[in-house]
Amino acid sequence: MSPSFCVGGFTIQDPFSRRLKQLSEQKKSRVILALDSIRERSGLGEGEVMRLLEKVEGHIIGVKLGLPAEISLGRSTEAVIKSFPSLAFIADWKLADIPEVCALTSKFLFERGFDAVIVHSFVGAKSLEATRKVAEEAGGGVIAVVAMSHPGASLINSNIDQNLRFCSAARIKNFVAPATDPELISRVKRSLPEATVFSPGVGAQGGEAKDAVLAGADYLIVGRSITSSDDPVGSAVSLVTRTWV
Ligand code: BMP
Repeated sequence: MSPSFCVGGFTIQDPFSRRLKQLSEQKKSRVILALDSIRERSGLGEGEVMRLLEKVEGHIIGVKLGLPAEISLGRSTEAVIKSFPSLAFIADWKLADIPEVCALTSKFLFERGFDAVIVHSFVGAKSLEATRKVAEEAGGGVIAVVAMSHPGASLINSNIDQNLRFCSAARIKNFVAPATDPELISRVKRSLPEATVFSPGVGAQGGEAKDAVLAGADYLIVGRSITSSDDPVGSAVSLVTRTWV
């Protein structure tokens, strides 16, 4: 059981959030690598993933693996997670289901070694709460998507306040909000000052990393700017130094 506790209705300082903060301060980095592809080829091999992570490990604090990684890596994911104890691993399956299935899927993901799971908030407080309870039992974290970065995200983004209310009711305080629309990041922080914001959409999607941080993003989720670069280490270092303010 995790030693989480409550202040003002929020579960704060879950082990995942504490660890990420520690890693961020140690490495002076806010960057979480979104590992969906390498050089935009489809399919990831265990060997090339290991080699890329060995190169960038000192500059990033975590790795986000989603369905593209799951489909190509499968059970090799466990070996990858075990090989990099100085990185937090986030399972981005964007869970959006009934509470029982969100809970079951999260349980499998924590058993596989992930430190946190990402869940959609629009499914409502019950699904969010079920996921958060499983995370607490596993000593892990939950990150809820309250707004998205792509063109066409208008439906979810226009419901950001309702999505935040669902998350508050479920006592979740880690959120995904888009670097492509820094005003939405500020809105999360204004609504819930204790919020921790993870921002995707930097670089390849046109978001400015520094603007996202100035708007309140705590962590940046970055994929292709690093994974498609001829010099992934150089790209990671440049992003890290520009955004450690
Ligand atoms: P890239 O930096 O290559 O655009 O990758 C962004 C990553 O963040 C992808 O893994 C994507 O699934 C994720 N993401 C996003 O781009 N926008 C969102 O609103 C939510 C996400 O999880």
